[in-house]
Amino acid sequence: MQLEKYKIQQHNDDLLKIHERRLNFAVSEIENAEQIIQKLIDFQIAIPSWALGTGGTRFGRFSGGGEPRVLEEKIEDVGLLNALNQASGAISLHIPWDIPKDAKAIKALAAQHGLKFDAVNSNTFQDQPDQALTYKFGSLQNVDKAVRKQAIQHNIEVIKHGIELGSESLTVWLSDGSCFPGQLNFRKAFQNTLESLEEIYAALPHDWKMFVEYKAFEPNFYSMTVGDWGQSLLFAQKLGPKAYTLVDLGHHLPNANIEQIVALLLMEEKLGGFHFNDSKYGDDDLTAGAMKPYQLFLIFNELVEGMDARGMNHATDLGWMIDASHNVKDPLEDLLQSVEGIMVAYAQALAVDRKSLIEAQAVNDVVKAQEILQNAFRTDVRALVAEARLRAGGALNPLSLYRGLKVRENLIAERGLKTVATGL
Ligand code: LRH
Ligand code: MN
Repeated sequence: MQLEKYKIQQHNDDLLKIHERRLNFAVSEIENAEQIIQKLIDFQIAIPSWALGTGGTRFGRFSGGGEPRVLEEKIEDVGLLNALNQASGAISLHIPWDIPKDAKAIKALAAQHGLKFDAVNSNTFQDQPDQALTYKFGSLQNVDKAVRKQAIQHNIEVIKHGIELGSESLTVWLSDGSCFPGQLNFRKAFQNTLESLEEIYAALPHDWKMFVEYKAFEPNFYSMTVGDWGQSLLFAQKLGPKAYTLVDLGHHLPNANIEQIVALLLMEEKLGGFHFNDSKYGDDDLTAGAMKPYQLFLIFNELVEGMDARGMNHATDLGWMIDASHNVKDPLEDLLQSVEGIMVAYAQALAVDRKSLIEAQAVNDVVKAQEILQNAFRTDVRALVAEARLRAGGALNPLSLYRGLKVRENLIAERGLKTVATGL
């Protein structure tokens, strides 16, 4: 479904008066409002190709209808999101769920929708119908060299697909691990995985990055071979300068201090990027900022501090991606909310009075330091995020325009109620 520019214009015209009143107030309250708006305009968040349909659990899946059936329709849906919020200018593919049959045509279609290809993701956590050897007991860690070889070959094929599409990074998430004590020799599993990753690393083009994504548990429930930030960092350091860690917010044990992990990985120049989502219990893959918005703000507070300390470009030097699954919400509405939650957290972090915070920390003024952070968190920056969209040609209120235009109803009319998108 194509979104005509005049419909966005009409929507913005109706909301302009209210928006300008809110913007004037925000600008009067936030010293560096103009810089923040510029940074927000540049900030693009990649949409996962595997989160455009309804997700589910082992207990059930309740499809909402109108789901994209093929990669072309997934690109159209991300194109629609980007037309609405001008902040979703990239799509991250998962192979083999989204193998481009004609990479040239797919690349051209994405360009028509103003989209780039972010990291490509390999998949050695499922057995494909035509696969010779099973990954039941792991892939790159597997005690059987032939299984490791098969998994290495798959990752090299994923890199080839990425090169054809103009992607510049590979995300490797391994479900490898064990479910019971005694099942695995941890040292051999680590070494098998490292040797396997070294072969994949050797196949990376010179300007590519490899993101090693860690996860504390699921689908293995005793050990994961890349189970936390320390193990991911160990792999990234041993592999070389093109290897980095990837932080999926849902992949931590309860109450982990993710903002501290982010600060240290950034300091070590080994933070590659993010899979944004939120969770209350496990890897719930819920809407970013829906459960723990203060944690998301604190993570961006460390990102802004750490990136500025190294003179990094906020928009391009790290991989900004969403990784979510939608069991009860319309996938596109959920993704619009996630992008909004991330942009708000980033804007709040940019509004932190850094000079005063450094002064308060220097004299252990704990109360003042908290006041400075919570003042930024309690500052309503939504008008700045909306203004960034408006200047970039997007909608002032993407969600209300999405509903106003009855997008889901149109997609169901076009695609049917029973269509199922590949992915989780
Ligand atoms: C694993 C994960 C990984 C993806 C998958 C879809 O939980 O976060 O990033 O490959 O979800
Ligand atoms: Mn992830």
